[in-house]
Parts: sequence; structure tokens; C-alpha cells
Amino acid sequence: MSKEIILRKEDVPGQDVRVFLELKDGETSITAAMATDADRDNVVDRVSIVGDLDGDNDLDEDDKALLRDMVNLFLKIKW
Ligand SMILES: [Ca+2]
Ligand SMILES: [Ca+2]
Repeated sequence: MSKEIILRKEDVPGQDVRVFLELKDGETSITAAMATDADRDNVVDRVSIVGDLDGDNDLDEDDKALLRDMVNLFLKIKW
């Protein structure tokens, strides 16, 4: 069984930078989340999240902090 984390950045000039997170377990997508960098400084400004990222069966500030940290790291990678 393989597990994947997919991060997708959508960077359209003049708009918010959006990063989408998808967790896949085999062919099943189990969580999707999105974070936005509105001022385009490579630091997340807002998270909107669907699903439980830390697996404790609730959706709270811990999940949002985890998403924020992960996307901030992702935004530091340049290519
Ligand atoms: Ca920002
Ligand atoms: Ca949680």
C-alpha cells in the first residue's frame, strides 16, 4: 500500500497564490485542504481545510497549524 501527499501550487499573476493539499491512501483521496498566500510573500495568510490532518478525529486549530507549517515549507522551495 502506498501513501502520497500531493501539494499543488496555483500561481496566477495578479491573484492569490493557492496551495492545495491532497492525501491519498492507495487510490482513495482521504483529505483535501487549501491555503492561500494573498500578498504573495511566500507565507500563508489563510487556511481553509477539509478533513483531519493529524488523525485525532477532530478538526481544530492543530490541523490548521499543521497545514500552515507544511505549506510554508513548500513555498520556500523554488523551482
Ligand atoms: Ca502571505
Ligand atoms: Ca485533527
